[in-house]
Formats: sequence, C-alpha cells, structure tokens
Amino acid sequence: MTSQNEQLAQIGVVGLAVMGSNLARNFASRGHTVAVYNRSPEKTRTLIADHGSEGDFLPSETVEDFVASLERPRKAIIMVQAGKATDAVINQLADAMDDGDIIIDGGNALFTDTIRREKEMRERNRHFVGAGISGGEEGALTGPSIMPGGPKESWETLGPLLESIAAVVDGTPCVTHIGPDGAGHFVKMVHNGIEYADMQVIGEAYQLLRFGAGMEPAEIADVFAEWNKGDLDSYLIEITAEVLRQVDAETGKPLVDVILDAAGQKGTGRWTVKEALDLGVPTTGIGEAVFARALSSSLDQRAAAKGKLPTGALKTFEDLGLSKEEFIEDVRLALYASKLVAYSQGFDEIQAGSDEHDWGVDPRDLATIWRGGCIIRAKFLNRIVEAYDNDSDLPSLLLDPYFNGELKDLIDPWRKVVLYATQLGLPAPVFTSSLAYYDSLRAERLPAAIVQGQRDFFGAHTYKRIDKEGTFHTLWSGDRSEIEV
Ligand code: NBP
Repeated sequence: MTSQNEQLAQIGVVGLAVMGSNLARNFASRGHTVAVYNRSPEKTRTLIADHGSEGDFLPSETVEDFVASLERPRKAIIMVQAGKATDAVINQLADAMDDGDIIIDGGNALFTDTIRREKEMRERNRHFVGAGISGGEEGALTGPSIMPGGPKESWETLGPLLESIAAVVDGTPCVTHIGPDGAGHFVKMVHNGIEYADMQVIGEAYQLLRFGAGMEPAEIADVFAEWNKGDLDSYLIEITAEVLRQVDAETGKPLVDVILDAAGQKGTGRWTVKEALDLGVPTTGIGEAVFARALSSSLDQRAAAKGKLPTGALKTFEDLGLSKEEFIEDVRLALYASKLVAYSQGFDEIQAGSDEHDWGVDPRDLATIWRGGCIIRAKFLNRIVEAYDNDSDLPSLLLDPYFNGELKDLIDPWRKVVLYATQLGLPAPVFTSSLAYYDSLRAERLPAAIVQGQRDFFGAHTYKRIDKEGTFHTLWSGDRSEIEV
C-alpha cells in the first residue's frame, strides 16, 4: 500500500463489494496504482487489510478524497448496485470531478439508463462510459470480458487500462470499444440473454438424459465432460459437469437432486426479450429460456398441476428402440443446433439495436471479445468470428457456409430429439422453439398470409400481393372484390 501523498492513481474503483474489490485487485496486480472508495468505509478497510499487499492501493473515505487521489484525466469505475445507487454515485463523482474526467459504470445498467446518463454527463463536460463486464467475481479478479460504450475519445484513454485487466485469447484482449452511449450495456444485456438460452439448452439436454434415458448425474457429468472436448467446448458445459458430479455432504445424494428446481433471475434476460419485442426481432430461444425460469419458479401452480394434467399416451425410452449411445449423440447434436439458433438470434438483436441507435457495432468484434473471460466463452465463438470475417453483412449466422454445413448434419437428430422429447413427455422448450424458428426461417410460405387475410377481414388492415406492387383490401362485407388503397 502506498501513502496518498506519494503518488496519484491511474484508475479508481467505487463500490467494493465482490465485483469492485476483485476488479481493484485485478488492476493492482497489473501494476496500476488504484484508488478505492466505498460508501461504508468498513469494506475499504477490509480490502486493504486483506489484500493491500497485492499492489498499490490509495484508499479514501470520502468521494472528494477519492477524486483528489486520481491522476488527470481522472478515471473512476463504479461497481455499485444498478439503478438509483449508480445515479447517486455518478452525481457525487461528477460534482467532485473536472471537465474531461471519465466516469465508467461497470454495473449491469439498463442501456436506456446509460444513454440518459451519458447525455447528462456530456452536458456537464464529463465523459461517461457504460461498460458491460462479464465473468462474475472470478472474471473480475483474473480477467473479464469487457464491453465499453461511450465516447470514442474515452476509449483512447481507457483502452490500454482495460486491455491490461481483460482476459486474453490468442494474444487478443477481450475488450474493445463497442460504440457510443448505451452500446456497451446493450450488448452486455444481449450477452446475458444468450447466456440464459445456452444454460437452458444444457438443462434440456440434462433432462432428456436423466429422465428420458434414466442416467445418473455422475454418468451425465462424464458425458458433458466428453462433449466439452468437441464442438460444444465451453465454460458452461464444463461447469455443468462439475455441478452434476457434486455430492451433497448432508444427504449423500447428488447435489442437483437436492437443489430446488426453481431458477432465479436478476433481469438482464427479461430486458433482452422486452427489447427484442420492441425491435421486432424473434429471439425465441432467449424468450423461452426466460419463460422456462419463470415457469420453474411458479411453485404453487406447479404443485397444483403435478399429477393432475393428463399426459396422453407417453412412450418410454425403451419404446423409442434406441441405444443409449445413439440417444446421447442425438441429444448432443440437438443441443448444438439449438445453441446455434440462440446465438444467431442474439446477434440479430444486436444488429437491430445497433441499426436503431446508429451505434455501428461490429459483430465480429463481439464474437472476438466473448471468446474469453465471459460466461458464454466457448470454442464455438471462433467459428462466429470466422463467419463474420468471411461476410460482415451475413443476413443470419445460420447462413454462414460453415454453420450451414454443420446444420446438414444436425437437422435430422434435432428433429428426432424434439420428437422424442414430445413422446417422452419431457419439456424441451428451447430445443423445440428453435426448430420451429429454423423451419419458419427456411419456409417457402408462412401462415402469415392467413393472418394478413384475417386482419384485412376484421379490421381492413390491408395486405400486399406477391404478384404486383401496391396495397390492397378485399371488400369482405360487400361484393368481395379487391380494391387498391
Ligand atoms: P452489489 O450489486 O451487491 O452492490 C453492493 C455495492 O453497492 C456496495 O459497495 C454498496 O455499498 C454499494 N451501494 C449501494 Br447497494 N447503494 C449505494 C449508494 N446509494 N451509494 C453508494 N454505494 C452504494 O455489488 P456486486 O455484486 O459487487 O455488483 C456490482 C455491480 O456489478 C452491479 O451493478 C452488478 O449488477 C454488476 N455485476 C455483478 C456481477 C456478479 O457476478 N456479481 C457480474 C457482472 C456485473 P455499501 O457497502 O456501502 O452498502
């Protein structure tokens, strides 16, 4: 620890709960002098007592002292609870700072709040950077994936600092300037949405192996560990194997069997879906994943329905006439296909958000910085980078020649697994809805023509024709002739 009189800090961290403390330690471990401040001074004192020897920290107990301990232009990262707390801290910092100083919000802010805050700070000559930070507490300490938005000039100053603490894959730091104002928090939001879908498809695969093929958690852990050596190689598959292997010390049962099957959520998945609805982007995989968590948590309704709803004639795994090995491989391929759809939909939402707000987000850059540090890090992201290298205007990831080739091998097992799940009576909402999305996307004709006919019938909403330009209406309650409107 260094005395405040001797030197100024290159970076400051406000908010020293788990994320802020770890981020401050990460900066210090890379040789930066780090100013630290927390509303309740105990957390600052604990950080210094426990980790002060890891590097150069400048602790302060007032915002004014904290700001005074920063090198100019001052750079302070806020890691406090999203919402009102963030607004309060931004204003305290802005009051104590000068023109050109940079305030970075590293929390999980809603991107529209970030747009508002950036504007407010710009009007006060402060730079404001909303930065999505992924990787949880471990990532914050050892190297997260960082998605900073805000003014490009701030990136010039901040970039090297953030690059020094980010995860590194193949020599490339997992951080880049995403785009102006709310772009960073927008892509972090969609990242989390994709994470929801990725977690859910892994859960659905588990469910089929466990309650379809009757496999034990430890055996499924071995399967997942094996999958982690191939196309599905990812952090989430890796940790799922760890969770499945864990035995509860109290009961001796697999831990997964004693964990209440009600999934929590903090809101970023829900935000992703709400925004997708507003943008008109069908992120069905993410939507189903968010709803699956909501349904799992509807405990009273589930208890009331348990054993009461008719199942129809279900098949057993034996009825399917498959070997366990065949089934496992089909489930693996269905998981891969559904995951591909979820990522493709997520990238579509990012493109739509970027177009809507004129952010110029480069999907290739995103795939690059998601390869390490973040929760959805996966080998698969290298393929997404290559897809955008080959065609930066790809209309859908599914149309990239590599993924298109993969889909030729995935489609039959995927259809089979959706069928098996239905016959076994096991819910697989993301596997199923992703296949419906895929079949809709490639369809020659969609039932939307019927919907347009109905809308015109009851509401004179008009329709377009496939054979000529113009907008038309049929006189449904008259002589049923067509008029051009
Ligand atoms: P929390 O989200 O639990 O927030 C606790 C911190 O906020 C404490 O430092 C607390 O100070 C401070 N705070 C609050 Br609450 N109200 C405040 C106020 N009015 N003024 C000043 N400070 C206030 O911390 P976290 O889990 O470390 O997360 C920090 C941010 O990072 C959040 O936005 C979170 O969404 C985001 N994030 C978290 C993760 C994760 O894995 N946990 C991952 C990625 C992003 P006090 O000590 O005085 O109460």
